[in-house]
Amino acid sequence: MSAVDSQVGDVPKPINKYMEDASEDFLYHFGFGIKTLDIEATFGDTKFICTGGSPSRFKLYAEWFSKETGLPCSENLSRSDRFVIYKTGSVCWINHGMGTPSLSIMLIESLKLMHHAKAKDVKFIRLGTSGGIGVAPGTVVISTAAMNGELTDKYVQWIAGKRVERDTYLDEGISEDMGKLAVELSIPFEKGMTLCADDFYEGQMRLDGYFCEYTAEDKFAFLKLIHEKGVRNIEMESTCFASMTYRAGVKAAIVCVALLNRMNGDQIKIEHEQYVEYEQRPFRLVTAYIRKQLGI
Ligand code: R2B
Ligand code: URA
Repeated sequence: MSAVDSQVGDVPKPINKYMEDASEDFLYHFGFGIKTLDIEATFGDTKFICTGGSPSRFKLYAEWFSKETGLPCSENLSRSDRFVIYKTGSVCWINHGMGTPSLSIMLIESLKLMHHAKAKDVKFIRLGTSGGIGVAPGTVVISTAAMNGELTDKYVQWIAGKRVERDTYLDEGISEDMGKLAVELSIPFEKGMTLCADDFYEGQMRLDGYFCEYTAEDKFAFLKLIHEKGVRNIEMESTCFASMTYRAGVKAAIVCVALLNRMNGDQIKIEHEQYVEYEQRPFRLVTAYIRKQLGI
């Protein structure tokens, strides 16, 4: 039985034996701990953790969700300047910064937060931006799987000087439901694999970085190769997200809008209004999904 089968429905079980009896646990990057906040009272009803890179976008998403549902939006509950945390009813909106190191900190502290809160059946959804591979700008890519820079489906960690590979998994039920909702809402979407790069420039074969030791032909050969393997977008967090949530036994999905089609260029130059419309698309889709799930 997979970790997900055995644990979904329970409070995520920490695999860390040292955490069981700890009398204090300070979530350093959220700026509060079990001694400074009644975590169960504040977060115990959480059913969804929605996350993505930018703090201001996640404040906006929380405000939009509040406006749409009539649920009040909390103040920023984070007491650190690293991440923001907003809560609208049973939905938390927490940004994770850029790249897997930042995301991993946010995910570990969110999982510990849900553990201390005794929250049950919490789903994690990443709403992000990405570079499309053969998809038109504005297309929402619903990830079916995550792929690392070596083009395998593992999340790689370095622990005690050793390379450790972790399995990745995204919930098929959620992506199926999201696909149906995207059709209903007329949101342009594609399902496909997501390549998780460790940087924005060379790791994504851009030609517009400060360094570039490959040719335009190399770039297009790489994009063609990953497209043939089923990749439809590139971002910088998917393997870590799909692995840590799986390991914790919580269901997870990744929904990212493509800001450009990398087959046509590397620079991201979008008018503000267009950008706002694009960033609304994953929000509209995820909001519709959450409202349906929660019956609100
Ligand atoms: C998408 O956009 C960011 C880089 O601009 C990064 O966090 C990502 O995954
Ligand atoms: N985020 C990325 O990581 N790459 C892009 O091309 C766009 C957004």
